[in-house]
Amino acid sequence: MKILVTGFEPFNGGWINPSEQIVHRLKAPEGAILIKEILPVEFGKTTIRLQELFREHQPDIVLSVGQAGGRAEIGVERVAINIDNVKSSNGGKLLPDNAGDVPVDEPIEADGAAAYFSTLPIWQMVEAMQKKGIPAAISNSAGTYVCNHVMYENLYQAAVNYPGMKAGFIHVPFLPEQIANREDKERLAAMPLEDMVTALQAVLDMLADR
Ligand code: PCA
Repeated sequence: MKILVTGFEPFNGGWINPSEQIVHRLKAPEGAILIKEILPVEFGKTTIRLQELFREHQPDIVLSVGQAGGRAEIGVERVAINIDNVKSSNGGKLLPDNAGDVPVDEPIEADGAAAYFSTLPIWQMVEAMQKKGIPAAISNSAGTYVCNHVMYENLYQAAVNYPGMKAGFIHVPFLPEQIANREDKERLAAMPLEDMVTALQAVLDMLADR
């Protein structure tokens, strides 16, 4: 069995991204081959890079990981939607991707479905992490930024070109050092890297074991 795990580079002025650090620390489950990739936080480039990775490795499972700063628990995403949008509905502020791109309500794939559900066992993933004593929950929105884009591309490619490939997405909280010096830290949650690695390793081991 081949598993591709992806993390992301830092974005939005951050200097680290927990997803990158987690992916570096994950180990191949017994009997499985683990391929790791750190993706740029760029709408256009991720699409190209993912297609290259699928062609080269033909993975059975793709698990992408990204940061959802401020969340208190690890979120297993249920669904990806066919929209790239960087505009906040709370004031209209734009969050450009790392290449400066600012799509507003643009479809990701013109011939794609409006949405794709995760094809990984989301409840079992949540439970595998909770069994380790780590807060985890199902999330019903991956947003409309590069994380949703990557989850959508994984599932679109699976639907169109790689019927056997299962794919899903996990969002992780901030690391403590990302909020330590922020004025709004009282209102932000964080989770130690060790816990996030334990949680994600439990998910990978469970997926490989099925
Ligand atoms: N989080 C962003 C993109 C990269 C990342 O780690 C998101 O939630 O879309």
